Amino acid sequence: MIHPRGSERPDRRGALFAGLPSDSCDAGPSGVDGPAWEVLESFERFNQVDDVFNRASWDPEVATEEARRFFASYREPLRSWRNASGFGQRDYAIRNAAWQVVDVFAEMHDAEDLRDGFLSPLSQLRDGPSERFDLGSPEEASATVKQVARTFGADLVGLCAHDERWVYTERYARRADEGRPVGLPDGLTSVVVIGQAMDRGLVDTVPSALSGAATGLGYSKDALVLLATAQWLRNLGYRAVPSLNDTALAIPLAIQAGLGEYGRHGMVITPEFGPRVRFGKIFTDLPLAHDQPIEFGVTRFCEQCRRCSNACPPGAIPDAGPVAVKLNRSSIGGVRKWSVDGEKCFSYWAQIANDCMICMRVCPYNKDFSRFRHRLGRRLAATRLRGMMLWLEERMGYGKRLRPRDWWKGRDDRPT
Ligand code: B12
Repeated sequence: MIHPRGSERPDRRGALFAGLPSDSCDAGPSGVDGPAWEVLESFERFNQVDDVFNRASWDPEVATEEARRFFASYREPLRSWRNASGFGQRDYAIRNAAWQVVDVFAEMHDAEDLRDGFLSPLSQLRDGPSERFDLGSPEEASATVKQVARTFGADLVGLCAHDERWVYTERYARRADEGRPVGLPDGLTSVVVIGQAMDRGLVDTVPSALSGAATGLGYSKDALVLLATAQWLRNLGYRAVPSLNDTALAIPLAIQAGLGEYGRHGMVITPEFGPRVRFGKIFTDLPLAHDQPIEFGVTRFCEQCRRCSNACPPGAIPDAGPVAVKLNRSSIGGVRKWSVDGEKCFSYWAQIANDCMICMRVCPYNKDFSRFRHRLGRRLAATRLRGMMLWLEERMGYGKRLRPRDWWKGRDDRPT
């Protein structure tokens, strides 16, 4: 699916962005109390060694016994299954099977201390010819790139300029337990950002190991689209580096590539799938015309809505407005934004032995936008009627959990 039928994209950025250089990423759309995000003079690039997953390898504060059990649950059967719906053997079985394809890539170059897709780019690629095929003007080339990526299975594709600020200062080498150069070649001027929708039924069963299948499936599908699109660019004689969670921060790139707006829960909310989407990116030197950030009312909506912060079990999501505070060593410095506390978030994952996405489930933008009423709701969310819309949809029971045992029986009592 590319764009669900009838769920046309909202307008490109409007007057609120006027005056910003077209490829600048320095300030988000103005909300009631100021921009949703802002890059400050005190900005510091982030080192991947410090993200909370890697700290679970080297930092005793994060590397708890629960964290060890969490990672082990992806590789080996748990010693005992929890007696809770969604955390049994069949739930872990489907979760780990969904991760299988991307795990094959992740583990392929372990001996060289590379972890394709997570701590280093996807590397299973052939060299291309030295002669370059002419794809026409940058606008024509952009249209062709989008067509090819969608044909390979991308649900969303956006294009932006390469921006060094979002590249990690170092990648983490787990075996050596040290930071190493990211190694992204110079001269890659553009980024193709790919979005992969996550399965809504699975996501809505969270908290459960079953919901983790949506994560694994998203990554496994991403690996296919990223590798195939990058290989196609190489076959045309261009350079292309496909990247999943490694190398650079996906969120600012996805925003700059016009795929969505930044939300209170620290995720990009897309018009097509809300936050229920995973991103990958390809760095390339093919000259491309870039997309512009979009605005469809998310910032102001999130200023009013507290669904995610209220529902987050460890209280990791901010209740207040965007702030420029580095919560701990796992957050980037010098960006004023809504910031999720990664330490708190991950400690809950470790506790339940699965990744959590409750914030994604309860987000009012987690809807099936192929339905007219949800497209209408999305429009209302961008108006003064947003408060009423929020009240209404809460009353109607949107965002509630789909019971894992019902998912297994093919039953679904969620409001449509
Ligand atoms: C590490 C990580 C986490 C960690 C820890 C973050 C940390 N602080 O260490 C934790 C455990 C919190 C986590 C949780 C989740 N994650 Co995560 N995570 C990542 C990962 C791999 C790296 C991000 C990173 O280095 N963060 C460290 C620093 C920079 O974090 P930070 O300062 O808090 O900044 C965060 C945001 O504010 C934003 N950000 C950073 N700089 C800037 C600058 C600007 C201008 C703006 C607007 C935003 C922004 O990105 C950061 C995301 O962690 C990214 C993939 C990637 N390469 O980007 C996925 C990613 C961000 N996660 C994603 C998802 C979906 C989730 C979960 C729902 C889990 C799941 N089941 O998939 C939850 C959601 C929690 C939440 N509400 O944020 C998606 C987001 C998709 C989307 N729609 O936006 C990503 C992009 C993965 C992907 N391939 O799609 N994640």
